[in-house]
Amino acid sequence: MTTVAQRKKALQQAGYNTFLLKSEDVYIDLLTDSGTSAMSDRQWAGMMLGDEAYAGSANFYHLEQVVRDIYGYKHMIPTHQGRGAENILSKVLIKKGDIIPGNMYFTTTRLHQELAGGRFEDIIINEAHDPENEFPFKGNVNLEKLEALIKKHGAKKIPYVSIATSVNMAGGQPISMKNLKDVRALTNKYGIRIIHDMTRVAENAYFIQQREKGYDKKSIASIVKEICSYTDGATMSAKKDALVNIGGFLAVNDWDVFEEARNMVVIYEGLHTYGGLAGRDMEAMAIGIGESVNDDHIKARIGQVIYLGEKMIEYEIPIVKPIGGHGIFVDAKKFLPHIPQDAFPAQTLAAEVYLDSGIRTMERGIVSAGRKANGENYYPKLELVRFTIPRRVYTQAHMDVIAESTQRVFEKRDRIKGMEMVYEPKYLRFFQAKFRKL
Ligand code: P61
Repeated sequence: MTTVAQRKKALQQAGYNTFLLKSEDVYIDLLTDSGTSAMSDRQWAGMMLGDEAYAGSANFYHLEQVVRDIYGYKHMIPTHQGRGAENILSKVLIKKGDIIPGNMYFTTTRLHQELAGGRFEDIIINEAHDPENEFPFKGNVNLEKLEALIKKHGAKKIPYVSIATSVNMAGGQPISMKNLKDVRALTNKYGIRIIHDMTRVAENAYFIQQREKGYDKKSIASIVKEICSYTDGATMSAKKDALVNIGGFLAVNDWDVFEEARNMVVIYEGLHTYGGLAGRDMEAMAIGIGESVNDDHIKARIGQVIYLGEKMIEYEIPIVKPIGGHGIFVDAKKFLPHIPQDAFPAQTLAAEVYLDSGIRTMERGIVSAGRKANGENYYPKLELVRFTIPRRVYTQAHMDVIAESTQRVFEKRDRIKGMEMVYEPKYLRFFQAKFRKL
């Protein structure tokens, strides 16, 4: 617990960027659900089984088997985390001038596509860009948009379609099985791969189970496996669904792609049987993947997120609807309508929530969107503050404290002023940018 005066000072020192706050100055940490979940007793026991051989660790073979059994992908290369896999995949598959269609951008994913010479094109349905639209599958692809892109550029210019489950930047919104199958049929017609960002695939599976016809009796495990079966490979940040503090992988079915990626991993991550991880990390990941598809776990995890979202709705706080899988996304444009997007409403709101109670959240708006290759700012339609819930960490009482703090800030919203950016790093600026109050 800190005082308002302490938090004011901490915020100033952090340049009003919650990424630059010290953890010890934070009371409830909703910055991210990445690497912040609690490992289980079984995972900790697995840590003691680390086989720290440089080559051919037993934990690697365990992880490889789990990826085959649970997800169905044939070949797996461990990486230190998700972006390590994105780097290798982008370098292997993307050529200069290529187009990568995807169901909404993600910061690191798009940057690696661009650094490899490609250009990202958004093909998500329009509903995803509207916080109030309650369509149940806002992660869906607009098939006409996708086909128009293929016709315009030609299939040769499209190395793969990038499909995320539980679309992060849209608010943790799911793609439906039906839509994914349609994307598979369309890409098959043109001979284009689908690469799956499977970071939160189990959470997506839960929404399919709850909302899609024919899936209410199916297990999360079987839905997850079916999702993966419509894709040709995947990048995984195991720090989310898979309940580890560090880890990730690249998985592919195609031997040629695997061979090239396996060669590349030794340049950037480490030997192909550890990919920048300790043996014990791979063991914890293998066990965590198994836990992530447990029906009771997922129900409790998303149930807690929904509990917080419903509290926020009760307090009339504008949030993205339907409530997503990994957090509550507050609509900063609606919360602070008097602050123009250039004065960073979401960045401002995240700072105000921290000042009120020591709760740390994250900006997901214009700062996160960054700049285009020509230097112009992206102006995303969504200007959000993400209240991300780590798994197996907080209690329902914490959720009450979070909603009450947000309500207090909501009551004084008219008096809140925007900010200007005083330091802007070149890549992924949101991590390290600094601001000043206007
Ligand atoms: C997060 F502010 N996510 O949500 P890595 N794909 C997807 C992710 O959610 C993801 C990665 C790939 C984070 C951490 C983070 O702009 C940010 O293991 C759907 O983090 O390398 C990560 O996986 C990358 C926070 C990343 C950010 C980028 O909090």
